[in-house]
Formats: sequence, C-alpha cells, structure tokens
Amino acid sequence: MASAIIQWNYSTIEWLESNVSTSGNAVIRVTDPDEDLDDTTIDQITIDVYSDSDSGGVQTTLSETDEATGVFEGLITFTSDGISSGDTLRVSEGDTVTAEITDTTLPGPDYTSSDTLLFAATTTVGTAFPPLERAPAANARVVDASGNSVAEVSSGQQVQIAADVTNGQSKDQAFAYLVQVQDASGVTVSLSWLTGSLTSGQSMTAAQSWTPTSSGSYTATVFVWESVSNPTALSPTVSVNIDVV
Ligand SMILES: [Ca+2]
Ligand SMILES: [Ca+2]
Repeated sequence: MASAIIQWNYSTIEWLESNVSTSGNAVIRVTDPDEDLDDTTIDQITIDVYSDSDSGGVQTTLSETDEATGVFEGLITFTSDGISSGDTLRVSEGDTVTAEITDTTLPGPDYTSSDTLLFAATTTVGTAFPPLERAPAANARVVDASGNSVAEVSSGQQVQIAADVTNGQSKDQAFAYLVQVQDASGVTVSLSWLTGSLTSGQSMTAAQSWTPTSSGSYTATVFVWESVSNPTALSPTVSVNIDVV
C-alpha cells in the first residue's frame, strides 16, 4: 500500500500596487499550491478586504490564474462615495487597505490540519499626497476688509488674518481654516475658523477676522485641517506677527 507524503505550503498574499487612488483599483494576489485542489479546473479562494473607512469590508473571491497554477488573483475596485459590495471597497484618502487570507493548509510538523494562520497584505490610499501637502497654506498676512495690507493695527480695529490655500490634488478637498492668535506670553486670545471646500487645483484666500482689545505683540497661526472635528493637518502651519499699537 502506497502512501503519499503531503507537504503543505504557507500562503503568500500581496497587492500588486503599493498605493492606490480613492477611485482606482488594484490587483490582489494569493499564492498557495495547496489551494489548487483540481489541476484540471480553475479553483477559487475567498479572502477578506477592509479599509480604515470600512473596517467590516468585503469578502471577495479570487480565481486561479490557470488550471494548475496555485496562483489566485482578483481586482478590487475602490470608491470614496459609494458603499462596499462584492469586489468594491469604500476607502478615504490616507486609508490603509488590508487583504487577509486564512491558510488552513499549513506545513508540518509545526502545524496540523486543525491549525490556521492569517496572512495579510496592505496598500495605502493616496500616498501621492501626504497629508501636509493636500491643502497647503502660504503667505499668512494681515489685511483689511477689502483685502489690502494693513501696515499698522490699532487696538479696537478689526483686521483679517488671511492666507492662500491651494488644493494640488486631482479631487475636491474639504477643509477647516483655523486662526489662533496668541499674545506675547503665549496665551491664546482668539481662536476662530471657517470651513470650505476646494475643487481640484483650486486656490483661494481664506480669512478670519480679529479685533485686538489691547496693544502688544501677537502671533497669528493658521492651521488647515480636514475639519474642525478631524484635526488631520492638510498643511504645515503658517504664522504672522502682529504689533498692535
Ligand atoms: Ca486548479
Ligand atoms: Ca497552505
């Protein structure tokens, strides 16, 4: 009586793209000769795919690339405004996307047929734009209500703390523009914000008003965040010194 020695293999899983766009797609590949159950048919396996935006994610099926390769591939499509379903996964800019395969066919003697191991691979969404480059602010300045430069600020005079905000991305970007004014001791005397959205490539001048109540030296610092509730910075801070007489 002949017996075959079965040597099982570890699964490997990989994304063929190391970063993806919010409306793009990516190929996920699993290699495990053990899952080539029948070398005359295209076998299939099931994996889990999820993102920071949708931790529930989707279960998706990968198909063997040929009848006896033991290599399985599938295309995952990303959406930033739709819902996850089938091969489509909801993501947001900056997300990590994870794909997982549970391998139930593991090599002995360390593992038996009752053992399972999880193998995972990740890709990132929108790494072409690190957060601080998404909506950079520049040229922080003090202007009057008409946008003209103010040479000297008097106590009780309303001025605008303005900066130019630019969206260099190929998608819309919502943002919150926050202005913090601190006195010479570092005490915050004013914190205010506005929210808006920039279309792809759009620049705008954002401004928040401030009325100093006493003379002195102040520093106004501009923050650009995802939103007031999501302090992910979209820009390095920019600041301007203000002498109030
Ligand atoms: Ca097969
Ligand atoms: Ca295996």
